[in-house]
Amino acid sequence: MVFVKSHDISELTTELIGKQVVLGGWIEDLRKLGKMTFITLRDVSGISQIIVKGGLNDTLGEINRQSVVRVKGIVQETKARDFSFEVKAEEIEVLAKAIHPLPVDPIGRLESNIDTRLNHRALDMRNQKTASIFKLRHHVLQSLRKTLSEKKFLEITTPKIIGSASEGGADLFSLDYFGKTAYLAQSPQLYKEQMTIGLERVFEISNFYRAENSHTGRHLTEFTSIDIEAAFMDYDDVMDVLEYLVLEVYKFVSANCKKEQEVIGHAVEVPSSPFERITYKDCIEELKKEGEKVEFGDDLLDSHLRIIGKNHPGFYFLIDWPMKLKPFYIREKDEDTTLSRSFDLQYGFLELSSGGTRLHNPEILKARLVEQGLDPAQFTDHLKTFDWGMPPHSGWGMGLDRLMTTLIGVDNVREVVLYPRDPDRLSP
Ligand code: AMO
Repeated sequence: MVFVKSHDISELTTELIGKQVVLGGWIEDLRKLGKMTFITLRDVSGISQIIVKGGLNDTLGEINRQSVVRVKGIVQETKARDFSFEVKAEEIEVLAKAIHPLPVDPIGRLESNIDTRLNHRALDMRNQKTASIFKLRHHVLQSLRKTLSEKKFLEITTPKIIGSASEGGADLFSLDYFGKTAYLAQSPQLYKEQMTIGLERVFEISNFYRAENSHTGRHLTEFTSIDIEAAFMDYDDVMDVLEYLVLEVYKFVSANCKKEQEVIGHAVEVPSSPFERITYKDCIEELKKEGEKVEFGDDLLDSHLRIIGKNHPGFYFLIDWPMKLKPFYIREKDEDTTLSRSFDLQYGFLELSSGGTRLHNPEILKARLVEQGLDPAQFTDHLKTFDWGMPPHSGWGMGLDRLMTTLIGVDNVREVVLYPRDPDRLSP
């Protein structure tokens, strides 16, 4: 094929000096000096200098930066500071032209605001900082899958088009499904619980949907969730899994993404462990001491979490929430039934994950649904699985996009999501 290349730029080595290679990429910079043209060629792996001499320049013609070229040439040593090698072109072919000016500067010399970048996201991916964020995200996903598999969790994929709500009625997107109403799944909650009856330990990494009209740096209408569910585990067991997983991700990225960290300008530091475990009750006391008017049973507002987050920077668990603040599937504590076997994993003020021990007795589960104003008839398919030998089980869900913001030190999830969806953004 005429457009196939022999090497990525990062694969050029001293052994290749004097040998012919075929490179392909984008013209990042281009300088004409008399009969010579110096091209900085970029591909996904790096940059190389290309020297184009004499008549070959005619092949190039009038060409804009960011056009795509394929170069056949000989690898040689270079005196130029920014490059390890250069390639003396023998053939050069323009495969696709780029317009000038482009809507955003892919080199990042002229900074564009996030909305402009998101409107031209594919081009933004040629900006090395943005590309590094998504290379890092790839490594995060790799690490999550590796660690959970080692912990004997099986990866599953649950449906995203569903017939009834998984997390209660609020924040559901509905759609017409051949004359019936269907919904977009808010979480894999019910399915992952059901899977414990045969697979014991499962995980899923998928997108889920919330019709939340929130305009913050941490809410999207489509977000990626990492979910686990495990039979024969209590909430502190799955908290241990979560803490281990977060630490492994930090270690993996810190060790394997050195170049990306440098380009992003943020060093990934492995957090100290164990993560502090603060009870909801202690949290209320702490807030009262700070002069907040808050009582046991109140949900923690963003302003409260900002205070707690300031006092406890980094990762910590908030545990043992009141039952009335938790979803219908969460189980109570034996010694105090007003409290639940539940937790949130926080990073400062930011909620990263929530989870807990689940109710596995169908009668109690039905009663809880009614207590929370939900109709058990809507959960028939789910409830019947509880009559087939449902083991005690626990799990959690963690927002991948939020976890990513902690790793790269930004406060807007839109930076780490390819094409974010929020109430104001449905395209591109
Ligand atoms: P919860 O609703 O707390 O729990 O969600 C779990 C985690 O998912 C992330 N998240 C979001 N991220 C971005 N935008 C959103 N709109 C958004 N909503 C949630 C957060 C949050 O902590 N089924 C339970 C989990 C479980 O108990 O297993 C659940 O969905 O990081």
